[in-house]
Amino acid sequence: MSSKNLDFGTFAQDVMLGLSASPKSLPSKYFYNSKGDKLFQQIMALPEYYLTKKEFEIFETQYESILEPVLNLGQSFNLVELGAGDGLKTKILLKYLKDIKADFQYFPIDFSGSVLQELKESLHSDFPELSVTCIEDTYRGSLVKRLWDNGKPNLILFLGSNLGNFSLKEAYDILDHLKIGATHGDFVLIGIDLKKDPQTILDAYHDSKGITRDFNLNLLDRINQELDGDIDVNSFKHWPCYDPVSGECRSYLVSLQEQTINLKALDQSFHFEAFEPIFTEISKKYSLSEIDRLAEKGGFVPVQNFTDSENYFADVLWR
Ligand code: AVJ
Repeated sequence: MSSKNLDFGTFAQDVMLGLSASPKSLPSKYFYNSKGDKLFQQIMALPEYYLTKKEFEIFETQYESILEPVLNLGQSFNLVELGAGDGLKTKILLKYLKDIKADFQYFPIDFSGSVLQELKESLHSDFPELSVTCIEDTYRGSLVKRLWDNGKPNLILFLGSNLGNFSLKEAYDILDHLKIGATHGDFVLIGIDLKKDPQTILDAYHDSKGITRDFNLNLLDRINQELDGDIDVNSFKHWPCYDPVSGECRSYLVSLQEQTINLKALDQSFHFEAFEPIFTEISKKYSLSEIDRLAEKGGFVPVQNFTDSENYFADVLWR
């Protein structure tokens, strides 16, 4: 690889690394360009994709209990949200905090600039008085910089099963990052998808309308657009599979034929054997006892678990 190629930026580098590796992989954070953001909005509205609905139910029915511990501190605080997205669930908290005239600032963080821009506009119209500071960054990047740190305690939200995008090992690394700055008696609220009937889980990643398929294939579209690629996206098959032991739902793009793809911007081609997969995403599920172990080994003290009526999803509050 010539040094010129290293200058293309992180997406180019990660694609280069991922497609050169064996087995091939691509980081799931690159799903979220403007087309991917729209597809994810459609995924959240799918009947099969229970995660968003269940977490919304938890917020709608238990927002007072969720906020009680941080409000009991009796002082001004920061509400920090990693991977804020459309903020739909958080708006339930914001509405309540506004109604009780709580003193706080909101720091939504997202890797997608287009998502943040939309969030900013919708917050401005729904909560004109609210102090909002948007941060465009990755989870780790934002946790290292901690731009929200003004000496006040924080309630850090990490919702939507976003932690599920990491393997167990990586999840502990994220928790380490969370802990480093948690020096003001901070709370974290983590949304975690629970282990359940494997069919229910698989269906959520293999919806009947094929939106999740398009979402996965959008990675290849994005490579074509941004790295001047010639990939025939229809020569790849969306293949999610769920392992009930690890709780990992893993998504792949499987090349249906032997082929070579060319990425002009990288001045590189990549060969695929017939049925060679690209690993694109992990969506890990936990049991409640695994979550307790996660807290303990991660150095957090569980405060309270909030679950929906069917025990599909949990929002766990730790300190
Ligand atoms: C946004 C990471 C929580 O893993 O369930 C949805 C993304 N991928 N359908 C998830 C996703 C396929 C989602 N997270």
